[in-house]
Amino acid sequence: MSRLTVNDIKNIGTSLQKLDDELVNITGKKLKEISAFAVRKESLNFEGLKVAVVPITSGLGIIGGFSDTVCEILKHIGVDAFVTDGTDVTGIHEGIKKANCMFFADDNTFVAVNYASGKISENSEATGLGFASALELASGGIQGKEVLIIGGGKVGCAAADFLYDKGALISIFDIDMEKKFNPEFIRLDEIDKKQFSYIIEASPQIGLISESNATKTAIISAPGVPYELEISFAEKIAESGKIIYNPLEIGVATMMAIIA
Ligand code: 2YH
Repeated sequence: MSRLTVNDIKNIGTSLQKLDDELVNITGKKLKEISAFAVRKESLNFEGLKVAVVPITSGLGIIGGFSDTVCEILKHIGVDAFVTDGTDVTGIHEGIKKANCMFFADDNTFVAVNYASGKISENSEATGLGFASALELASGGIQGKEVLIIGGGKVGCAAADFLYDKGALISIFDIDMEKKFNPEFIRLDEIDKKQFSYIIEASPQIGLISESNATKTAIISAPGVPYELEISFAEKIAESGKIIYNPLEIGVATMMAIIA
């Protein structure tokens, strides 16, 4: 997954209610309920959990607003969360003293840990799981339906595994032909031959799919960051189909659901 930019996240904190409305419209469930569904729970109870979000300066450094936005998403789903005053080891130390869960991200890895229970979650896997859950809900049940997965990295594979467990027929495309997948998945050498009604777009490359890959009423669940669909194609799909896209919200909510 690419590195988020200040621009990608700047409006998230103030748009969470709007996001819930959109998600209810497409999937029948709000953000918190989708993340509960992802971990196969009826509902989530965050009582007794306090979460410290720790800014991390290593590598390419702080993304302005990142920790605050993670904190806002957590608060929106009912979690008692705060951003630590300190960064890095100082922030982790502060988190250990004041909380029982922690979220922190560098350029490669974004993790959440519940250090009272030892449960841990990782953003790419959680994101795949969350977006696959949203697709399952939006489809009214994915069992027996064909799903195209574009991008066989951690996000795409987590989505593929979840949907396969739900009985979907998985076709997967990745530019790396050496990558190994579940032998039950249909491996596509190219993706321009067939139209699908259910698509997970989890590739970091813009424009891999176009109108020739999606039916007019397709549901596309797109965890790719930045938005990997061509704008003209996305607009066309949005007219009669459905697009589920958000850069951080479903991933963070699902990370929390996993460690709760
Ligand atoms: O944006 C990212 C990467 N895409 C990691 C995602 C992993 N799936 N990381 C955020 C870096 C945040 C920064 N260190 C901060 O502000 O704390």
